[in-house]
Amino acid sequence: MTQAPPLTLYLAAPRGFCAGVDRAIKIVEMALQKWGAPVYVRHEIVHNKFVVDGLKALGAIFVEELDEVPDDRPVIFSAHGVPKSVPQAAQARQMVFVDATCPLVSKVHIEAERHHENGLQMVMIGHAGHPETIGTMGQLPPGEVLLVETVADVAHVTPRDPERLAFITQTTLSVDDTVEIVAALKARFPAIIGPHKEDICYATTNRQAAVKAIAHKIDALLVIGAPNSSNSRRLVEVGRANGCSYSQLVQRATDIDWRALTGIRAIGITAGASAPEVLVNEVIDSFRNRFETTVVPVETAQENVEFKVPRILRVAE
Ligand code: 0K2
Ligand code: SF4
Repeated sequence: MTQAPPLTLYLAAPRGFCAGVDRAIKIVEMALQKWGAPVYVRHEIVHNKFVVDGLKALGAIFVEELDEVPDDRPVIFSAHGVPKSVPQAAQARQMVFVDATCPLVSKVHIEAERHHENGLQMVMIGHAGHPETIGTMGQLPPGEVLLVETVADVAHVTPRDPERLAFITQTTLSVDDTVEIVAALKARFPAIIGPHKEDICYATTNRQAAVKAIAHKIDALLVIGAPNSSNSRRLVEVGRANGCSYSQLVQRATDIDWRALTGIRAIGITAGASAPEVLVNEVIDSFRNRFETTVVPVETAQENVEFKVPRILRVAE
């Protein structure tokens, strides 16, 4: 029998579930316990098929729009946030609803409202069509939030009054790309006001920093996460931008292209904020089956953030 080739597996930390994802999943589980099945969830609670399938098995029904939910069943709004019109419609139909929007996304919603009350128009740095961007822009009337996705977009922004402008961001952007977009906004609109840096959350920032710490040591990076997970896709880009040209998103071990990994000596593994640790372990085990694997954890920050579930789930009826 030929000996398995040696491999160093750098395991990035922090990785995987953040406090907002943890809370959102807990909200669905607790809602199912409290009200029984079915409980409806508007949009994937977090962008991960494994998580969604697990909750479906417990009796959750996932839909894209509130219209698809019957009046008499509870509905949960996903971690990414919803436009104001959604809870308003639920209220009008006297539905029981629980908002699983991450408190760090809600913080941006509040920031947007505050700027609006102060008479400022806003530029949002975010990805068009992403549910968080739709939700955040939907906190205000149409036209009050202008979207930019890239530095190039900044040149085309046409505000009502360039002197009365603020910016906000999606929470899961690339930290480095956003620095450049903010700089372009400040150069074009010197009076623009905004957060100290941007609104990218601690979890996004920490997972990107951990990838940067291993990117130069590895021949390949695998990011465990879903194709529709913005923060996971950003980790792939961070790997590439920091010198690891083979940087790939995999949903789980069966997605790994082993042929592309022939001859590697060092691999990096991380996971997006919506990817469960069980899938990380599955990937590590699949490397152990093929290589003489030494796992080297690389921890660049410790996280101890926790968010409470909404009160409606904490009190007995
Ligand atoms: O990264 P995304 O915003 O696409 O969302 P998920 O992959 O579901 O991760 C959780 C973050 C949700 C809100 O910030
Ligand atoms: Fe909240 Fe950040 Fe997690 Fe999104 S990635 S759910 S903003 S902690």
